[in-house]
Amino acid sequence: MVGKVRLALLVVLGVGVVTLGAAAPGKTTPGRDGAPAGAMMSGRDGAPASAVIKNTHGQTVGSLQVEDAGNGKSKITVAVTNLPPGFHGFHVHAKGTCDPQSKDPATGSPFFSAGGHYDLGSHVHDNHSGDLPNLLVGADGTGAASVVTDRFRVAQLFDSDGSAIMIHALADNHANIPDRYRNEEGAAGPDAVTLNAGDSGGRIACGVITRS
Ligand SMILES: [Cu+2]
Repeated sequence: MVGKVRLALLVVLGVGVVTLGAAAPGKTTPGRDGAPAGAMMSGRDGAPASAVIKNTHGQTVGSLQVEDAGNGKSKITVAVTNLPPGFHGFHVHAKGTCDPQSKDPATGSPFFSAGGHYDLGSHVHDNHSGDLPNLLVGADGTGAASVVTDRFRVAQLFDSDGSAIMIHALADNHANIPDRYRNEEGAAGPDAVTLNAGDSGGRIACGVITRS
């Protein structure tokens, strides 16, 4: 991203190569990743991460890259194949373990081993830190997306138990429940089930996030 911006600036300005080159922060600026001190990993804060996404049969159905986008943001790029057409809930989950035999005792969904949605405790607008826009898969079973989030830094994904990327069977409503609906307590807004996973259904594909 920095490279593209610099290239664009160079094209527009024509001159000033030396100045821009010197001013560009690059990857060596201390603290550029912006992660809190407690989440810092030794010397590799700006390093990218990736994941191979597999379905419940262990077949590879996609890949994911996570990279430092500067200003405390992370850029997520994903490409998938052989998935059911439509919108799918797409989240970073709390644990870097993708076991298709690990079933949620409540719903029977596989990949229970990956835990709930990755969250740094922010719960911005009833969402988790690891919540991402729904992934659109076309009629041919392929999909691709790229998104920038300011809700976590790459280094923060590598806590003690790691993290994983998850694709769900159904779309995530992101807790966007109009006031005309009521939860079990009779109050307007999303109930606990919706807040947990956005009613995005069972888990269909998972990828452990690792250092690239
Ligand atoms: Cu999820």
